[in-house]
Amino acid sequence: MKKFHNLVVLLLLTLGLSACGGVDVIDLLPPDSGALPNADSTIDLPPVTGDIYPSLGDFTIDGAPCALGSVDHCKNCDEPCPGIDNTGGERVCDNGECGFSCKGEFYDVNGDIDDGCEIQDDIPIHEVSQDARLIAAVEDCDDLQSTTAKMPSDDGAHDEAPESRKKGRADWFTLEIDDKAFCQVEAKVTFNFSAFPASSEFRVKAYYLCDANKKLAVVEDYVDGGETMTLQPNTGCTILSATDDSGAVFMSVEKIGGAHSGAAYTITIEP
Ligand SMILES: [Ca+2]
Ligand SMILES: [Ca+2]
Ligand SMILES: [Ca+2]
Repeated sequence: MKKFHNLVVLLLLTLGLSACGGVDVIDLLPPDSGALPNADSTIDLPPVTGDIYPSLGDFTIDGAPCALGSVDHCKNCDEPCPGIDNTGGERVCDNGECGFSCKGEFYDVNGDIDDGCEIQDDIPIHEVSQDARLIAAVEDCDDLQSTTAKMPSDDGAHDEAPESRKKGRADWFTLEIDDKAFCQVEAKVTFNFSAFPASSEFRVKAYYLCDANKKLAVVEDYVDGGETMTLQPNTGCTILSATDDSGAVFMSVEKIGGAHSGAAYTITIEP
């Protein structure tokens, strides 16, 4: 019986070796690896400062040295500042305090830094009359002209002045009107804030600048979000004996206060 058992073992062993394809043990080691450490080898460790156990201010959880003051290691290592870094905004670390800043003309209108500064204002900036955006050059017989623009604002910080923009930036527009015979220069301007929250408030202005560079009286009013406002400045450039009222109507929109919004408003002008 024992003889038969030894025979079976021998047979199985032979089968097993041939199934392995005769693998040589030496093949398992890379040729000339030379990687085996010897007793004299030393392992470089990061320098230990202070206590035997590194403090949070010295290393990340991965053991790498950590320089405090960056957005990923602001007050302590591995305590990244919240928020997202992208085209519109970025996290900041100032003296161990996390913050968030919008770039250029981007605004954190919804107050949520997880989606960064999600609304960009109309660029280039046109917040003074000298930089007014030309809507068109038309004749007084032409149809209604219109344009849209945004008025974003927020409670956050901005990397360019003004750093606080609770009221955003004012917008200026102009429409040139050529006075033709048999038509009248109306310069009737309607501001439409129907897409804005009711708690927001705006001041709108309009005036007419005659071609002879004579500025006529400014008219202005206040309008709430959700509503419209129409202004019609005086366009009488000429004395009664002359009939050319050619010129340009200038219009502005300023936010006075209330909820922030990334919505667009519309200005429609009857030339
Ligand atoms: Ca946001
Ligand atoms: Ca007209
Ligand atoms: Ca704007």
